[in-house]
Amino acid sequence: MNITEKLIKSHLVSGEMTPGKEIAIHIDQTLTQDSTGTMAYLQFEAIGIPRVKTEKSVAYIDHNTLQTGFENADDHKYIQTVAKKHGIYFSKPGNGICHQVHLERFGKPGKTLLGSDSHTPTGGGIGMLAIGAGGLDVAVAMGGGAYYLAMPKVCRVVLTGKLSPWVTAKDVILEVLRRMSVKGGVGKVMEYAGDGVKTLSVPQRATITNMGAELGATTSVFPSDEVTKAFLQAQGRGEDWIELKADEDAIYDEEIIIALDEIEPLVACPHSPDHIKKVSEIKNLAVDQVAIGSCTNSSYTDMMTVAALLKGKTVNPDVSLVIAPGSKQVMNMLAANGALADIISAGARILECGCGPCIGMGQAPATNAVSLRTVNRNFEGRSGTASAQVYIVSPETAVASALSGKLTDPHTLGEAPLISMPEHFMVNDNLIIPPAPEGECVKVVRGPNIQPFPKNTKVPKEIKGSALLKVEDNITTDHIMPSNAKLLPFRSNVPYLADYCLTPCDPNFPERAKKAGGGFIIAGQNYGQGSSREHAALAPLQLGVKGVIAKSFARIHMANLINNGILPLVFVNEWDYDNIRIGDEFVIPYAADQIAGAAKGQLVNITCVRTGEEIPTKLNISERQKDILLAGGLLNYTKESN
Ligand code: MIC
Ligand code: SF4
Repeated sequence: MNITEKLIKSHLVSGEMTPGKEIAIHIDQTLTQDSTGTMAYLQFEAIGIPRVKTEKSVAYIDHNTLQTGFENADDHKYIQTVAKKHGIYFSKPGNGICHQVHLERFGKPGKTLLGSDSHTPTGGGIGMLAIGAGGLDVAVAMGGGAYYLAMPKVCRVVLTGKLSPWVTAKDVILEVLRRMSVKGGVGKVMEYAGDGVKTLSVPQRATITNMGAELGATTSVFPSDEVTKAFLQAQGRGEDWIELKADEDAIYDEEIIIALDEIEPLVACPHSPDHIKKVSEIKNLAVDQVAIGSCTNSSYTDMMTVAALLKGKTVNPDVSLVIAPGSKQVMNMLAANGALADIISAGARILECGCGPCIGMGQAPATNAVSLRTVNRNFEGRSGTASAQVYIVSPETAVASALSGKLTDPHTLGEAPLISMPEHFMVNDNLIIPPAPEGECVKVVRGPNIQPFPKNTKVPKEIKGSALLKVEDNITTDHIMPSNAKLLPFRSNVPYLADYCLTPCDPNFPERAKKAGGGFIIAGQNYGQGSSREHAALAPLQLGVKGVIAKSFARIHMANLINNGILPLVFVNEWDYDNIRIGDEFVIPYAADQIAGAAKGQLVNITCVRTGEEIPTKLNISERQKDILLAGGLLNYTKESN
C-alpha cells in the first residue's frame, strides 16, 4: 500500500477503497479557525452533542484579528466559551495561524485531521491525513461522526536530487501547479516520494502540502521519517512520532517526477496560483508592496532566512515590506535570538501572528499596486484592493525584491544563508486554553452579531427558478463570498453577508436573486475553487439559490452545497452552457425522483421554458448525499436519522 491507502485503511469506517467511490473515515483531530469556526460551532450546538468525541479538537483565532468594531471580539468570546464548554482547546488571538500552530504543537503522524479551512493539508507535512472541509462536516466529526469523501486517486510525486541554493519549497509547489493547474489535483491525494524527500525539512514539506490545496487536491502527504522525528523532538513531542512509509511495491494511479535541482525561482502571476513564470523571465516589474507570512511561508526557518537577508540592509524607499510571523513560537524565538531586531532595523513593518494581509485583513495595497506575497492565493480582489496585482513568490524572492524595488531573482543576493533547524523550539503554550473538565456550567456568550443561519427545507415536487447569473471557469469562493476587512467580521451574520454574494461577478446579483425569489447559478469549470468557507453555500441559500449548474465543481464547495441542500448539477453537454441566457426559466419536474435516480447514475433533466428543450445534467452523488439533498441539507438529515 502507499501512505494514503495506509492512512485511509486504518481509519476506514465504511465504503470500498476504489477511486471515486464514497468512503467514510474516522477523524482523530479537528481544527477550526474563527472565520469558519463560529458557523461550525453554531452547527455543533445545533447537533446537540455535549462534548467533542475526538482525540483533540482545537479552535484557533487567526483570521479576524483586526477588531475594527465589536463583531470580531464578540465572535472570539463566543468561540472561547463554546470551546470551553464542549471540550475544545482554544488558541487565543496572537498565538498564530492555525496550520502553523497545529503543526508545531498538535499534529501527529498517522492521525487524521479535519479542519474547517482549505489549507488543513499543511499537516500532511508530518504524515497526517489532513483534509479541509466545510464547518458542518467538521461539526459532525467533532461529534464523533465519520467524514465522508470520495476515495481519492493517489498521485505519486517523485522528488529527485536536492534544491539548489536560493530555490525553495515554494518553488517546488509552484512547479507542481505549473504542470497540473488549479484543477489538476481534483479527486487526488498528492503523495511525495523519492530520495529528494529526505533533503526537505518539515517546514519545507508543510509549504508544499499547504499549497496542494491550490491544485484542488483532496490533500497532500509526505512520509514520516527521521526528519519528522527530529522536528517533533525539537518541539518536545518526540513521543508523538511514528514511522510512515509506502511499501516497496506500492501502486499509484499517477506519477510525476520532479528533479529538485532543475527548478528555478518561480512566481505565480495575477490572478491565479497556476499562472507560473520564472522570476528571471519577468524584467523590470516595479514592486509597491511585499508581504511575507501566511500559513504557507511563516515558519521559524522562513523567518530566520528573511532576517538573515535583511540584516544590515534597508528596504527600498518605494516598497512597503510587511511581515507576519506564523506563530507566537516563531515570533518569540526571533525576539529572543535578535533576528527580530534585524528585521525591524531594515524597515519592515511587523504584524501580529495571524493571517492578516493574506485574507485582506489590513495592508490592502494602493490602486493598481504590484504586491509580492509569500501567500498561497492571488485571486483578484483578495488583497482588499480590486485593482492590485498580486504575485506569489518565496520568502527569498520577496526579500530580494523588497530590497531592490523590482521583482528580483534571489540569486542576485550572492551566497545563500544557511539556516538550520533548531534543536529545540521554544515551547510555551500559555496562549492555549484547555477546555473546562466539566462543561455543564459554562455559559456560552453570544454577541449581537451572531444571527441565525439559513436552513433549507425538503426537496419540493418540482423545483422552479430562473438563471440568475452566468459566470466563467475557475470562479473562486472569494468571488462567491468575498472576504476582506469589511466583510470578514460578519461571518456569523449570513443575512448581512448575502448582500455581497457574487458581487465581484455582478454587483446586482443579490438584488436580482431576491426579486426573483431565488433560482439557479450557471457556471463553467471548477466552480467554487479555493476556500472551505461554507458561507459560499449559505449566502446563496439565503438568497434562495436552489442549484448551481456548472461544467465542474471544486471538491469542498460541492460538499458544502450538498450539505446545505443546494443541487450541484453538472452539464452533460457543454453547448447547453453557451445557450443559456440570464433570466431563462427552468423547471426540474419530479425533483425527488430525479435526484434519487441520479444516485444510481441517471441524468437529471431540466426543462428550459424559453426553448422548451431539456437540458440533461448529472448529479455526481452517493446514496447518502441523495438523502441529504432530499432532506434539504445535512442538519435536517442528521436530525431525521437520529
Ligand atoms: C482562505 O485562505 O481562503 C481562508 C480564508 O483561510 C479560507 C477559510 C475562510 O474562508 O474562512 C480557507 O482557506 O478555507
Ligand atoms: Fe490564513 Fe491565508 Fe492561510 Fe487562509 S491561506 S489560513 S487566510 S494564512
